[in-house]
Amino acid sequence: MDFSLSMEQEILRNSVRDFAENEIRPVAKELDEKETFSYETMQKMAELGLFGMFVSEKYGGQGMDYISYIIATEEIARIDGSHAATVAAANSLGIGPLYYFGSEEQKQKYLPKLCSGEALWGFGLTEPDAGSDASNSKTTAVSDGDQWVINGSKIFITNASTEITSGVTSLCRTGSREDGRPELSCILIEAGTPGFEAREMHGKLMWRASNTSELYFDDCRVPKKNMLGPRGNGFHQMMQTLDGGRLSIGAMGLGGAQGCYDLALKYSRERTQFGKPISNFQVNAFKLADMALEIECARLILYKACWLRDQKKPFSKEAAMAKLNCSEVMYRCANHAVQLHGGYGLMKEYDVERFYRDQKLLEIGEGTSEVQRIVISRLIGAL
Ligand code: COS
Repeated sequence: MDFSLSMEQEILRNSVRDFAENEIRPVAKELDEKETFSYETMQKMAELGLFGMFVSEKYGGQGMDYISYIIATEEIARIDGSHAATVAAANSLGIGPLYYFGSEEQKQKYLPKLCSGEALWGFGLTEPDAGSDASNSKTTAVSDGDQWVINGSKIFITNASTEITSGVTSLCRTGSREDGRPELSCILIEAGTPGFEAREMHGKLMWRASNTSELYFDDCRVPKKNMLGPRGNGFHQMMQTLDGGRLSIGAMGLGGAQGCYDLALKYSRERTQFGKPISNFQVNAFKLADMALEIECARLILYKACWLRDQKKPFSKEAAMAKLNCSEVMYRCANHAVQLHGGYGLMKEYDVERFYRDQKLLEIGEGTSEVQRIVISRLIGAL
């Protein structure tokens, strides 16, 4: 058994950590406050090679393993959830389905610009009435000659209404299966197609500097060749994509927890009350010890799940476990971090306030904690 990372992975971690400290930390607070997506940092993240990380170089990707992508996401999340969300959604959900299931023509057409960060792509699964019950998708795609005519809407879609978004993958009902259940297929819809509108959503508690949208399809016509993979495979494709996506949400939980811990340890050693640093009170030292322990355990399970994926072994159960655990570890770490900062932790001036808000998404997005428990329960044969 070897727990060490390769030299390339260590170099990647250090360079992304330096980048996040120097380029993201100085702007994160203001972007969060203004609820603004930054094209400037997006461009810098692209220059660093944070898009298309696990995609073959043939399509303009970095050709790295999945664990490298997860380490990079973790390091961005250590500083800011919004920027990590942009990276994670772009790689796992935007690029992922096109890379895994796209035809050669679709990959050649879309991937190079997504991998260079010139363009972003959305993942249209969630609908107003289909959240956890994701297969209850109401958006329809009706065949008409050599086109699909799409009607319906999607909600809470990341990266789907930026100026550089070039399209979305949308789950649509394309008919009925023999067993009477809806036939669900994924269709690629390019930005600018008549009848397709993406509206930016505002007023979020968290990830305020990432882009979130509602999508509307009103007799939106796309060519038949825009189907992703075989007709009727849409739900499987989305679920498989989410297995990988859940690892990146795990990375956001792990990185966020690490960020909370780093800030809390530093502050607790500097802050003096009753004549000594507050870290010297056992009640506080134990909080920090618990955080260190939980982060260590969370990292092990997340990296193990990534290792399974890189080895092409089944990893759905471990991905659900890692996502569930890392997001709940961050919940406890953010709570401790704010508590250790006392009154200052309640102020926007201190980063822990943002971490505390950003954490909540991790227990909801890409499958709630309850859904992860369903997935695990089924995969261990309990449900
Ligand atoms: N990979 C590939 N296929 C999968 C899969 C996976 N990980 N998980 C399930 N499937 C397939 C099943 O094999 C089944 O196939 P058939 O219909 O051909 O038999 C199909 O998908 C339906 O599976 P299941 O019956 O388990 O679906 P349920 O409706 O019971 O839903 C949950 C299962 C709740 C786990 C699923 O709907 C889910 O993950 N919901 C949350 C969605 C989510 O994460 N949304 C967040 C989006 S933010 S990007």
